[in-house]
Amino acid sequence: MTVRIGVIGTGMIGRDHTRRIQQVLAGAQVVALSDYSIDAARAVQADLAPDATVYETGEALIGAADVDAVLVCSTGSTHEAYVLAAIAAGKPCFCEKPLATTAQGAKNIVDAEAAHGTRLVQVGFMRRYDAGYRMLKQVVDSQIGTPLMVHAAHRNPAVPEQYVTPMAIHDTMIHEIDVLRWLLDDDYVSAQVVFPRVSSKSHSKLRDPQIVLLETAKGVRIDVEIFVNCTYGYDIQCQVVGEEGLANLPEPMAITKRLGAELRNDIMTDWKARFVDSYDVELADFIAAAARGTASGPSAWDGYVAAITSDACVTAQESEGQIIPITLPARPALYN
Ligand code: ISE
Repeated sequence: MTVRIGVIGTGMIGRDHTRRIQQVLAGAQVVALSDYSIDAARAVQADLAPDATVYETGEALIGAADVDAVLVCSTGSTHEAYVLAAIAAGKPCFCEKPLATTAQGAKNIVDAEAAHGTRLVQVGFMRRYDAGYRMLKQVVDSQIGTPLMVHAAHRNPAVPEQYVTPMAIHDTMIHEIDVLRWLLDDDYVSAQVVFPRVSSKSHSKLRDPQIVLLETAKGVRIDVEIFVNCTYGYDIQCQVVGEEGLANLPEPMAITKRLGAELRNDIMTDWKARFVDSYDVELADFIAAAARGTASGPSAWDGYVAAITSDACVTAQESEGQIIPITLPARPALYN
């Protein structure tokens, strides 16, 4: 079966996913496109999906009879309405992060999917599909004993001028929030944020770097350094300390050079390149599940938990060092 996919939002990642479906992955075809800029949708149609229909609205695309499954790649504030419409239409839906911009929005999606009774939503937390994180999880699950601590870092060389302090959570650390829960098979119970000396690359609305301290239900302590103007590269670090050993996320493959009396490895600078392979694997997973009329992988529940945790982290940022409790509602049986 070929899954006929409609893509809402054809900017950067929507265009890239369209290319992936059309040129890299088997089992699916992009048959519909829409974007708030119809010209942008037409450009992707011309370049990548000449047989696709361009729709003026995402709602019309979701309702189209020949669309089996939907990719929501538009701006974050529009996600909730499109995902709810896809659930109402009974169509599998892949939604880029964030699932919704508020915890209440994510809860609305969880409630709608739970009422539908089977999974339809996959959230684009692609790190769970990264080969390095998967290797790390295998080792954490079986070799280093009970995990006790995690030291992680998420560094960007620079960020756009409009990037402000809460975005370090909502836009950047959201990936650690999801992947560390999955890695440890655990949930968070509290968050605290402390600010080291401020980098001179910060500005009045961005305090950088910051350290987020999370505690899990099983008692694991996690520190995540978020440093979005680190200047030297895009650098993702993750070390799990267990009772019997340590495990580190592998570095991305890079040529080691001996050159000019120096031993060198390049460090990536573009976050889009760092997890590029995992996007292929996550979408292949979506297509396989959509062919069966369902969804797998990171769920709406995971998107909801990420939203609740993000909110607590932002409150922690604003409360200057206070420990903010994180309380999760009961998990609907659908997500067990
Ligand atoms: C961006 O949206 C990402 O997803 C990247 O992983 C992150 O490093 C960056 O800070 C975000 O803006």
